Amino acid sequence: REPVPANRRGVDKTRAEEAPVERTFVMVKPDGVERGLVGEIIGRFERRGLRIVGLKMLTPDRALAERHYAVHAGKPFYDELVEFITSGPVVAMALEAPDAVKIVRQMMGALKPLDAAPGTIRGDFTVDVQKNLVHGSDAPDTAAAELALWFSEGELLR
Ligand code: IDP
Ligand code: MG
Repeated sequence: REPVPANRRGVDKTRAEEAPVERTFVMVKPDGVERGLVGEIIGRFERRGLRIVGLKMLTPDRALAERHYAVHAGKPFYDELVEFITSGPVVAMALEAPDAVKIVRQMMGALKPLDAAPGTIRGDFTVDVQKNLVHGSDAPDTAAAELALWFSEGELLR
């Protein structure tokens, strides 16, 4: 029998409705690295029980940033956003859990600073709509696309 990981002990396996395990793409943005919040942010996800299945640090080049934020191309904040995300090192990671996409989005907090609830990463550490510390995929299909964009298969745990 497989040993039960510490963060899964006590989970009631008789419950049939448990969500399927999924993977999501998460990034600590340049402001998070600059401010020394990498450990704080990764630690929150780790303590919650998400499993880190990929992790690396890099400074995204323009091509990567433009592909990552392609959905926002043409919006008023787009040029500055690409400028910002390429301005320094980021920490890119793949996190795994049942309902990982939605759980990460909840833990990140809302985009508008006033809507980012205390207790969330944005709600606890930023008042800036652009320099908001963290990115998380917004749906399972974007998660798959972003993971494929940022990681090669060999960089992710099986
Ligand atoms: P999300 O990060 O919560 O998914 P999106 O709407 O996908 O929010 O926007 C992507 C990123 O673009 C945001 O995290 C933020 O850094 C930046 N951004 C979004 N809207 C604005 C804005 O109105 N002004 C400046 N930057 C923005
Ligand atoms: Mg988004």
